[in-house]
Amino acid sequence: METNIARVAQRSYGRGLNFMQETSLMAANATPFVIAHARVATMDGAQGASGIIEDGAVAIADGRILWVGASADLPADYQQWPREHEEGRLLTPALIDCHTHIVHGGDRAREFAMRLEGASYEGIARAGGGIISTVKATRAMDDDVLLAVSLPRIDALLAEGVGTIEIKSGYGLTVADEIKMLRVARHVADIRPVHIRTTWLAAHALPPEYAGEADRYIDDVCIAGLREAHALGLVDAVDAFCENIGFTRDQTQRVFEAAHALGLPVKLHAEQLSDMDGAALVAQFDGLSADHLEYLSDSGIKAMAAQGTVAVLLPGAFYTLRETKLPPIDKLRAAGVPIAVSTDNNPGTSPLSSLILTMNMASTLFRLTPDEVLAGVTVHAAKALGMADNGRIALGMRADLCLWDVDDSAAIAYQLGQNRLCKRYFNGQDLGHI
Ligand code: DI6
Ligand code: FE
Repeated sequence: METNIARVAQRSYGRGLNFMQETSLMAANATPFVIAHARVATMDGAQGASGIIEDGAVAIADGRILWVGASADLPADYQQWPREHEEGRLLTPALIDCHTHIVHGGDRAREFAMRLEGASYEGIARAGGGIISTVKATRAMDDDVLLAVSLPRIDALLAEGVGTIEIKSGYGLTVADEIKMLRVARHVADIRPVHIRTTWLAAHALPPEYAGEADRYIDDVCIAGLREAHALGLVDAVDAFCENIGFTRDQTQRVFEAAHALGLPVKLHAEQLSDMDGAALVAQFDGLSADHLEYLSDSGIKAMAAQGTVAVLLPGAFYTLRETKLPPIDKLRAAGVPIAVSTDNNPGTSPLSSLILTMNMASTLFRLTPDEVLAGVTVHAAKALGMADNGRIALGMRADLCLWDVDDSAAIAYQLGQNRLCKRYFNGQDLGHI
């Protein structure tokens, strides 16, 4: 087992070095340039519409977008800049995976097999398996090993054009181990071309040492640890698992109050397995997003619409749990709630390291249109992370872009197992052909 971990570590670090050279190269060379004759999906249309510019051009300098419009209208100032002719390929913002638990130890293949034999996810969790088994594996790893076992999953996302990943804690469940998870998550951005947003999710599961004392766990670990992690500068947002196998609405509210006192935004795993009225709670705290939402009520939708809370849909968990109750998508649409789509990468309910496959699932399982799905992994995912300068191709935005060898955005996720990405740009640097 240990040799196995060492081998994974070796392999991942080997690849890490290549990326490190790439990133230092990026920092050294910031020549302005123009991408021309692309089909530009600005994602700047009304309500997340793709806002396509046929034969469009984008001027980029210092990691930002300086100009976007029709190639024929390229201002004289940019005419002399190096120009990439893209022959009508589709240019989109880099993809954003706005809900993951991608830093974790171990796997749950055995549990997968048990579920195939009829065991339920809740039953396994109540019997001490599930999340807690991942907690044991994650606690046992130091920073280096935890990073090494997480990198292959992260690299799989990057290879599909992901430029921003949200990573949650939640498998440490002690102050030190939760902080370790976020420290490792943040370190990913030092060795890979990706923006990382970290989320404090100590209120994910009750560790056995606090059995029967959930309120004390909330105080000692979720709240005290949050203050400590925040003081270390490791927290971008705060989340909780508000569920009958997780934490109550009152406990969630106490965590949210502590987050607000620190000026941190909140989000919530809400209405995944039952209706706990969590979406309304997160909306009440002016939260960024409510995530999962299979059991979302009409009043929850109303509260989210009123506050502009993003609905983050996670079809990988729906699929893995063989859920049959769909999130109320038509009602979310009708209420004008922005919809994001994410992998929920985690070892139990969504062992899924492909955002492109997730996009396909969002269409096939949830019947989102290809335009809605593209908005879900760009502009709306950025909103779910509170990132105002990400997820669109517009003046002043970060120049994180993807070039796809497709005529139609529907073709990005239509063929299962195909990756039509042909180029990535990160912080205004061309990372080259894939
Ligand atoms: N909801 C989920 O689907 C994951 N966490 C959560 O709050 C499951 C996490 C796991 O089973 O390890
Ligand atoms: Fe999750």
